[in-house]
Amino acid sequence: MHHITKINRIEEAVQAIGVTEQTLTEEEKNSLNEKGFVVFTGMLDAAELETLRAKYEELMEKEGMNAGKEVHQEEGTRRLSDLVNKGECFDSVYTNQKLLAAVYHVLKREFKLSSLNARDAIPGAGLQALHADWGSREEFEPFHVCNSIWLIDDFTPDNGATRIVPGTHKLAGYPRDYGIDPRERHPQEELIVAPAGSVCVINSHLWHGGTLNRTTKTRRAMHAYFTAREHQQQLDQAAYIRKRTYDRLSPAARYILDV
Ligand SMILES: O=C(O)CCC(=O)C(=O)O
Repeated sequence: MHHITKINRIEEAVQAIGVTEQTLTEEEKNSLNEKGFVVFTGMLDAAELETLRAKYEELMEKEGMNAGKEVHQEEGTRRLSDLVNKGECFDSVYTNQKLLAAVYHVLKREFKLSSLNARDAIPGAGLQALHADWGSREEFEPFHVCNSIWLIDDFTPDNGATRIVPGTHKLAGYPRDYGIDPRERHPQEELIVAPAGSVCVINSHLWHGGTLNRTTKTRRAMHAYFTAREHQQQLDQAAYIRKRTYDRLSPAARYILDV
């Protein structure tokens, strides 16, 4: 039973989910402000990881060549899209307290889920150009998008862990405006190396990208991607929402999806 029937503001939605001023530590807020990302460890326990891994493979098997199509397919990777509608196990991902506190901290205004996807770098592939999940932004323009990477497998120095260039979320323009080759290693880049169950929230104006998986095992992750509410979603959640998903969601979750 949900006590509140209708939510009209993002502040009400995140409060209903339990987010407070204390949900993030000062250190976590500073990391988002200055470096443009923060890593939370221990966000998924062993049982949740097992469920998510099994679901991931079940969906890959079921969707085959179509996997990822609702949003994006990418050579050298396996991708899934529209996870909101593909299992109850995903409900707690995009409604997680720490995640929503971090997204609100970055965007500082009304927001909604843009998409909930998954991506793994298959052995021998996965290198992406350094990119921001948004086009060119002026230096003092507000931030528009915030992403989160949910590690379903450990991210190691060799298995295609995401790279980020700290502080670049503050830069105007595109990576190419700074005279770099976005496919090459950047002198200031850092790899997100963390155990499965960790979540890296990135202000996704930050330059980032997948790296080459040099191991023989795949590297799976989910991306819960958010946008300021005035923009279009990467996946039109209202168009895709299934009745059985809608019916089980809280008013706060529906508000976050904008359905
Ligand atoms: O999965 C990753 O390591 C990052 C993926 C990414 O940045 C993207 O697909 O745009």
